[in-house]
Amino acid sequence: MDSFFLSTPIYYVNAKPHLGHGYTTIVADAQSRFHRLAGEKTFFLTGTDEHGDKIVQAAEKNGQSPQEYADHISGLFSSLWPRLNISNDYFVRTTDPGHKKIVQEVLQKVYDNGDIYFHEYGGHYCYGCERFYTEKELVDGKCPDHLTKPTYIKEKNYFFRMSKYFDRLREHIETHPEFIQPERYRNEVLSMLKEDLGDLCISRPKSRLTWGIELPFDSNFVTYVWFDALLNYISSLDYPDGEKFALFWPGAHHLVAKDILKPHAVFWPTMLMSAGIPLYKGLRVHGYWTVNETKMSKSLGNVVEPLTMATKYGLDPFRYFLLREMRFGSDASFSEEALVGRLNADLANDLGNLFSRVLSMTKKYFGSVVPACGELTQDDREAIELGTNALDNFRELFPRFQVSRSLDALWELIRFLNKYVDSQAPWTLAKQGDTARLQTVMYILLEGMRKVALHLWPVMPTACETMLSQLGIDFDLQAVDLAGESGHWSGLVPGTKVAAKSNIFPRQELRLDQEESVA
Ligand code: ME8
Repeated sequence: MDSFFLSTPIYYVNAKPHLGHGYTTIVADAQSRFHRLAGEKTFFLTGTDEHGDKIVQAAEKNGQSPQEYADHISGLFSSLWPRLNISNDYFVRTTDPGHKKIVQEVLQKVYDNGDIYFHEYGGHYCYGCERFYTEKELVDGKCPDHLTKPTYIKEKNYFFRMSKYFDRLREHIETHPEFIQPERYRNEVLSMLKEDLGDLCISRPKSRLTWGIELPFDSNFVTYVWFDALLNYISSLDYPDGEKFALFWPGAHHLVAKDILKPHAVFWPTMLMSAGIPLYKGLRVHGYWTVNETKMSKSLGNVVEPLTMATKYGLDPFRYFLLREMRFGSDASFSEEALVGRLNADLANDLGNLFSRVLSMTKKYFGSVVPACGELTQDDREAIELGTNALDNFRELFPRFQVSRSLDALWELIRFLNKYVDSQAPWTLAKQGDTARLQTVMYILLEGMRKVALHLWPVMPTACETMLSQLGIDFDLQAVDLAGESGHWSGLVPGTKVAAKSNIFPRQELRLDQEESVA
């Protein structure tokens, strides 16, 4: 059996979660659920990144110790996820003693390999990004992400000799197109590697920062945040000897937004090379949610709270909107108008309407019992072929993180089924007394709805379980044979009792008045 491991970034605990964090974690949840549905052993990891200057600064502002503050904000993340139906297998905190131990072990290993050296360095440091910027990277003298002026810092620190591995990394990226996707980010990393990126500063003197993990080879220093944070991906799997590491690391995928492309595409693989650990399999990179053309971020104070949206418009519709609206890799702009527009068009009109019409006709003509499918006409065969192709496309695109496009494919089927209702006109067949034909048409529709609800489960788990139960099916993950769905249009058992009616996605009104936080 294949195994699949997917991580989100571990989020900084300097402010509470917003839509950007919600989006990444929902994408990861949907991917993990898809792989579980496909019968793979899956491990889905998220967590919080708790060390570094900006956590200390945020804690001070709040009148708390860094640990108290980290506990508080980390708790906001870990308690938010179940409310968004996030099915992570583990929640890691970089202040966990187990994580700290592994960070020290790996640091020692890299040090023993001769890949860490001591050196004086001066540079433009952005506290928001927790990293130094070169003159060239700054825009108008400011950090391009936080739009703030960095601080010039000069001090002696430890450096990781990552430049030693650049040729190997470039070759790996060139020979493994799936390593970094979408393609534009793969190209971006290849061009980064053409420049002189230098080595990576990995420490802070304790005189300046104590809130970090002590270097095992010099107790006057703590690790620089990235060396600490990135190792969460293997400390959570009980590296080096844990069963989880053996099982899941070969199928490891990381999901991030483009802000942290470089740490994941350059720092992390070179760290792995130096420590003698096989590289992860894939890095998947998405764009930004923006509000009025500006990146949504806690430091810019223009955030949307995911729980507020989920509470107003329903969790599953909200998840659907995020996954459908953003083309993976590109930026997308968030507005409640767009959210409501899409929910009404796709969910109320297309999907909700299909369930409502077909179930009420099944009640009217067959007492809410699934009829048997008879002989197929040319129209039916075409419908089944279109449906099979749409679902094959869906299953092909979804695990490649092309979720929005996979949903386009699924909606082709949903819209087609609505048209098929109109073209086959069950009401006319009933009037004509053509029961055999009526049975077949209704069966094709009901089975199509079953397939739609099953495939859509990773995106809208609760709504899909309801839709399946309306079709008389108790959702059972273990019993699903997703790959097998391609070969038949006969999953629904004739004689099954279905619901008399369905109003799963009622029309939504824009509710701009309810702005209060529910977090
Ligand atoms: O970078 N649109 O943590 P972080 C889309 N601790 N996604 C967004 C977003 C937006 N406007 N804003 C944030 C860190 N995100 C480090 C990571 S990993 C070893 C350490 C999401 O709290 C997106 O996933 O700043 C982005 O990469 C992440 O939050 C950054 O989270």
